[in-house]
Amino acid sequence: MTGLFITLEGPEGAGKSTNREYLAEQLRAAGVDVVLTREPGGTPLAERIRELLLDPSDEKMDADTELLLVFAARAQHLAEVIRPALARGAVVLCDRFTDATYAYQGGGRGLSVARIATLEHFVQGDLRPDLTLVFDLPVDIGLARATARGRLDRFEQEGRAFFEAVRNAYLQRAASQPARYALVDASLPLAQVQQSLDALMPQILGRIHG
Ligand code: T5A
Repeated sequence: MTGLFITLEGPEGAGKSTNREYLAEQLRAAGVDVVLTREPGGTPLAERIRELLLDPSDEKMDADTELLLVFAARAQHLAEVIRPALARGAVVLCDRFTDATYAYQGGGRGLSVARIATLEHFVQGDLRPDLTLVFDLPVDIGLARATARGRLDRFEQEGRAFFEAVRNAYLQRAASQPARYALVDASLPLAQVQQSLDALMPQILGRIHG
């Protein structure tokens, strides 16, 4: 038995956390066994790595250190949560995964795609998400939402060019593999974003039961 691996992606403040709860509710109402999780994090050890990644620090983190920490957390998360859940046939709904690495460490930090792909293969083998929802919105709107929430984490303190590069990397990945990605206009009011998710439900349920 193999489950379905769905990831939610997008720039800062796109509404992934808000909408993952909504999607999980819809799927559970349809009788689906859902495991809701996030990256970086998802296990106690991986959450500790998340703190290292997100906490602002006086010591500048080297881009390779950041990349390796992201994949170290992912290895733990895969071993403890994602692979066991998929093996029992559950739907894993994960807030960010390796597309975020291509977007932030690749697009944002400028690390090469080949370097990231090497670690992706090392840590994940052949495992890739079955479906990725990309919550897309202009950088200014996302940053305004994130800023309104208060204290900014280490990534949120980056400049506008960084987030433009992150957004472009997501859009390029979605355009290069349209079968795996669904773009959601996250700039719309929440009720309309959730209508877009409702419209995707038949496709998602079709993949679960198909
Ligand atoms: N990271 C992660 C990497 O660099 N590499 C990696 O490989 C991985 C996995 C943390 C950081 O880690 C980096 C990327 C990130 O910078 P995170 O905490 O998941 O990852 O990311 P954030 O983007 O910081 O999470 P946010 O909470 O900021 O964004 P969300 O989850 O997209 O947004 P959400 O749902 O919290 O909403 C933000 C605010 O907007 C409001 C919400 O109520 C909330 O106040 N909102 C809306 N307002 C108006 N209209 C809508 N449609 C709205 N939707 C939400």
